[in-house]
Amino acid sequence: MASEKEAALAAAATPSDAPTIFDKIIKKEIPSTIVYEDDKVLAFRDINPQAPTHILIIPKVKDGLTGLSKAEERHCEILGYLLYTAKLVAKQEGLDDGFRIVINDGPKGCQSVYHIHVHLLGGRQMTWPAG
Ligand code: D5M
Repeated sequence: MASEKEAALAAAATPSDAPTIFDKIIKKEIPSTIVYEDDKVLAFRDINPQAPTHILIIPKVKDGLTGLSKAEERHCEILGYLLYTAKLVAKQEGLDDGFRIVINDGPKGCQSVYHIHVHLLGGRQMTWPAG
């Protein structure tokens, strides 16, 4: 499998508002392990986990929000809801001693899928600084 950096560089070469693999996950066209779903968001296990618990939380409607750097004022509600959902899922996963939230943005942020997503990582001791 390509490294995260290679995947990010490859993704950056494609039109950033194009449909992504996450659209197929939302439409249940490809399998995923969904851990939470409501009318606004979907949370599912990352296919390439970087921690014992590694879940992605995404909006069901992208609305131009390919990444955090594209956020407009109209996105404030969904951005807050993504973080609130991360907290709900962390509780559901039993991450009572702490967890980490990550939003990668753009090639230098190692973003590889251009549909905004919050990474929820937990189940091990995190280190700092992040790589
Ligand atoms: O994170 C994108 C993440 O998306 C990366 O950690 C792998 C994950 N991914 C890619 N395809 C899938 C499928 N099909 N299921 C579950 N997880 C997936 P980024 O921050 O953009 O690098």
